Amino acid sequence: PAVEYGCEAPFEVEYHDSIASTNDRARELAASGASDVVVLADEQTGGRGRLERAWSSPPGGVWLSVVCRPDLSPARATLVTMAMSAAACAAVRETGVDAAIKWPNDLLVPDDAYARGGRKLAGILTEMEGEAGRVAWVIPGLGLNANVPADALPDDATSLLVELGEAVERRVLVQRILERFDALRGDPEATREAWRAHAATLDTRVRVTLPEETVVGEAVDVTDAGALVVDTGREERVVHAGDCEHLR
Ligand code: BTX
Repeated sequence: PAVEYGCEAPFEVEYHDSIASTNDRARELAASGASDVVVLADEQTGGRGRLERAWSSPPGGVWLSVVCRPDLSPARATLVTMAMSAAACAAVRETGVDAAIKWPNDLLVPDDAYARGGRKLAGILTEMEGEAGRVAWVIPGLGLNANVPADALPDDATSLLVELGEAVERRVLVQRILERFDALRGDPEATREAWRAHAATLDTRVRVTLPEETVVGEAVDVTDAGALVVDTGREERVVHAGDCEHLR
């Protein structure tokens, strides 16, 4: 492999120098019955974001997907995404970069010059399949701009390399992310606490764009289904999905 990754967390790691999408490969593995497998790539040629958006994945990043089979109802599968974002955020902070989670699950490096609250360092795409009211499998896919140079990043994005001025050891970073993720994933209360501790969105004025309306107010909490609680001044709205901007 172009990069050696080691991992002592209880995951088997399948490594690719280049692959279309680690989530696609993880879905194949899930369909054939695999569990606790990590697909990790140096480069993706067809990386996907949410809502069929493209995710730019040049060499040097951390592009990984985990096949999990938690004992959860589909409505609470968001806990897995929250565990991954909290784990990634904690590991990033250990490199010295002051990242925070923007609801639902982006990692941002705060930057006052950006109306949306900061520059995007990472994103998570979670896919799942339910079966008889339970989760059959869930795949959190993490895209983290680790050693990606500025000229390979989209506008409004940043990387650990850009922030630190030097490359990080991806092997260590991945191991820390997976160990934390493993510790959090079976524990809803710890997951929510860790998410809250790393959240940029709480106690912030936000504008959340929903398909039919826009909700503006103070973000006051996150539920353990991952929904954002927004105090509009007149009522508390529980928002399940949408694009969120931080307002000043
Ligand atoms: P998202 O839909 O929230 O964000 C996608 C948007 O982010 C794009 O439309 C673009 O504006 C911006 N963007 C694209 N690439 C980058 C980048 N490298 N850094 C910062 N901003 C970017 C977020 O989706 C979820 C992304 C998950 C990616 C992982 S990588 C491993 C796994 N495999 C896979 O195909 N997807 C996931």
